[in-house]
Amino acid sequence: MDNILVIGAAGQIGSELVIELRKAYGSEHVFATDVKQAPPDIMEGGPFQILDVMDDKQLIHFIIRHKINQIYHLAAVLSGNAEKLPTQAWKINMESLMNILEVAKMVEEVKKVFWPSSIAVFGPTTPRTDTPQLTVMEPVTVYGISKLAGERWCDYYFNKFGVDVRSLRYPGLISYKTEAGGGTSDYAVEIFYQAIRNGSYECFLNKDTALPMLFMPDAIAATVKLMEASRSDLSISCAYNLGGMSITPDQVYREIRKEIPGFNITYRPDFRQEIADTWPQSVDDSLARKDWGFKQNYDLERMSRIMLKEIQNKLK
Ligand code: AKB
Repeated sequence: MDNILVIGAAGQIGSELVIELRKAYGSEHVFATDVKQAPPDIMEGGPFQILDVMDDKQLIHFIIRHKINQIYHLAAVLSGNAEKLPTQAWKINMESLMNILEVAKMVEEVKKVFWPSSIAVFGPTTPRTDTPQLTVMEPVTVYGISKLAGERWCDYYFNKFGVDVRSLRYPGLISYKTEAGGGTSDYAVEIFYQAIRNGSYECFLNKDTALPMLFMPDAIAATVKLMEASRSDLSISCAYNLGGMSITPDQVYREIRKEIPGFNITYRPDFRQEIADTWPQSVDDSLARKDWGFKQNYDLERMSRIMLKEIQNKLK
């Protein structure tokens, strides 16, 4: 059984991915790490350690000591926060990835790496609907630039050194377990929490801003499926487009109103509107479907019902 390291286990993706990986690989084989404490089920359900991916020496010692075979590197500064601290975000996003790629190149036991890319790799010159896998890519955000550069580095390490890195261009991810932080698509998480907490929400994007979104269980299933696919089935060596559903704040609002009729929304777009305006509204993910069988199980209606129920339980 492979030993797996998850970096960023306290985050939105990590806190759910660790649980699924522990089910599949056995708790003792999945090492959850982060620079901060993680939710109790992550810290108590298997090995957990504070680890800073920016510290390359600590990283390599950890990987050798625990005989790690697969790495999921999920730590990143997201789009909104990256615009506030551009050079720090660039440093964190790029240096952490380079540390992982170097360690995977040096340590023979490391067989596979997962690193998340994003729809932020696209920019205002990209076709905005049904965005193709291969198209114009001129991102104008720090986060998008770091993700595009990261994709190129992953491709380089695969072709030059045979490092088996796999990646997905995640759309906005919607989840209830860990509240998202610092992203442009995060309104789609905040809106559910605020609907339950306050019965009202002030949205930082305009009502008709369409973005591709995916419910977390679909994103986790896609991630694990990609990592378990045979390399020979993967026709590209960089990141796969992942689309999910294309939804607007107004559509999410209307869905919530079905369950909470008094829910009220106002719109006050901030700097994140400009970011969203450069991203795709929908993405063509047919290659992911064809190569390794990506499947989306949750639509807006089904997802919203689960979000409201789970957040209600959580906040009780
Ligand atoms: C963000 O909004 O920054 C992220 C993303 C789409 O990569 N959720």
